[in-house]
Amino acid sequence: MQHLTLHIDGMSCGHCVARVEKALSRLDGVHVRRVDVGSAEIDYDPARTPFAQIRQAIDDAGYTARPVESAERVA
Ligand SMILES: [Cu+2]
Repeated sequence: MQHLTLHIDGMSCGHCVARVEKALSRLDGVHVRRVDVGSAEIDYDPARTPFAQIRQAIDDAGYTARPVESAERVA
């Protein structure tokens, strides 16, 4: 599992946190550690769920994610 911290634009309240948490939890191979307004921390298996898929799931929920750590590895 790879640890990843995401910066997420567009979040403003607990409703957003719940939406992002739900979107991430639904993904195969993703373990959600923490979701706060504006950021999230997850463990994920890049072989099962590429970063692009995680970003897409957050995008579909209405927010924009970019990695805070491991930017080189997930690019
Ligand atoms: Cu909100």
